[in-house]
Amino acid sequence: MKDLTAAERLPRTELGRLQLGRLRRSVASAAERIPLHRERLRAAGLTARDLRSLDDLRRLPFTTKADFRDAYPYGLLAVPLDDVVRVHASSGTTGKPTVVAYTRRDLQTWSDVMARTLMMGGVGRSDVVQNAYGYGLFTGGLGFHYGAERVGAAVIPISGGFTERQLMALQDLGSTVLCSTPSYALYLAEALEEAGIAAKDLRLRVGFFGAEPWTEGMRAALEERLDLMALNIYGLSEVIGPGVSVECPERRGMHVAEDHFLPEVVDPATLEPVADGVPGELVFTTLTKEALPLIRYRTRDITTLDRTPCACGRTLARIGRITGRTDDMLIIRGVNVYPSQIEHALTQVAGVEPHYLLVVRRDGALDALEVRVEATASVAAAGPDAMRGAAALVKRRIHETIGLTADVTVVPPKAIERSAGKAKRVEDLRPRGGAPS
Ligand code: DLL
Repeated sequence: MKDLTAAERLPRTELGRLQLGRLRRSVASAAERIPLHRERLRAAGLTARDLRSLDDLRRLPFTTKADFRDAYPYGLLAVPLDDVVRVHASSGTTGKPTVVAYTRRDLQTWSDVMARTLMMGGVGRSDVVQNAYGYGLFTGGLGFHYGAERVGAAVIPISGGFTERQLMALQDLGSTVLCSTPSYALYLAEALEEAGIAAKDLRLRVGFFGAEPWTEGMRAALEERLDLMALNIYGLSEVIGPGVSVECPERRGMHVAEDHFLPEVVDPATLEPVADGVPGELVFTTLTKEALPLIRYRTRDITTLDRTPCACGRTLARIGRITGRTDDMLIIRGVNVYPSQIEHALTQVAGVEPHYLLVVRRDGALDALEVRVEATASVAAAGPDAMRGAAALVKRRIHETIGLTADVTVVPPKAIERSAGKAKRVEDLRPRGGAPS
């Protein structure tokens, strides 16, 4: 375990040397094995040998989510499928998901960075980890699972939902660590209160909350109502999943696993790096990934970078809370949703037109999605039953596409306000950043 954490305390010059060596190797291998990177580097007139210092990173071309779509499903892989041992996926911008893959060594790296993540909260052999992130294509469940096993904790792979069972585990199985989205944690806190269970009678000590934006107000609420220390954890499937960065108990930003993932913050308009502390778009270059090496991947998340020393002794840079996105992605109940995905689903249903409005609300602790969509003239003419029938089809299609149950209303033709410019597709009525109301 000591080896695992040594990299967290390397003097920054030493870390820089390690990063540069790994960067050169990773870029060389991506150029050799992945046509997209080979062509982009050739167009930029660059090879891995031109990377003489970490400053040269800014000369490399960017990669975006659209590249995943164009290379769907496996076109960005640097290894043959024979060497892939796991596949996960996250939301794409239309009907197809963003597919990511791991070699055996990638899974090892992922377990290591997740073990480190959990150790930030002091998690070890004597802990019981209630892992309420979703298991499946989402990286949250299995990411935490393997990290928790790696530190020798007892994992309860309970996944999300089934509140009664979550309360049973919290009470009877002695969970000391809770891993979930912050909104689900708040929902559990409310459920505990309703069941008359006092948080101080549970053994919970620390929570790892992430996968969606949240605020300091939410942290205060969770810490008080669940009687634990709430740590913010950030990650994204394309880079590895959770394990990219997490807060230490100082809670002044999330330490990035910089020996594996090289962060930059750029001005989203000019794409030039900004000074530390200035908000901009977070960009990652992977340094050790085998199956899916990424060069300057634009996360679309807005944050700041801080390379000043941390009181915890770790030398790894920290990112601030994610304060927004540079695209229109919504996170609803921890699920990433692009309005274009819903539009795509609507175009698959006869009987409705792609004139629609998405309304997102906070219903207690949880998010609720309402979709209003216009009926075709013939469905509207056929009457209310036909409109309700179309709504049921839309609801099913949306559930198949994004895995969320939406409240669907089919409205008469022309009922959705038209705009002369950009259509307004989304009304997000949630309190900003997920603070409890
Ligand atoms: O959400 C991985 C993850 C799982 C992170 C569990 C933390 C805990 P994706 O589904 O690919 O991966 O979604 C990635 O979620 O680009 C952010 O917009 C958002 N996000 C993730 N963590 C945070 C956070 C996982 N702590 C996208 N604060 C990212 C704000 C977050 N937004």
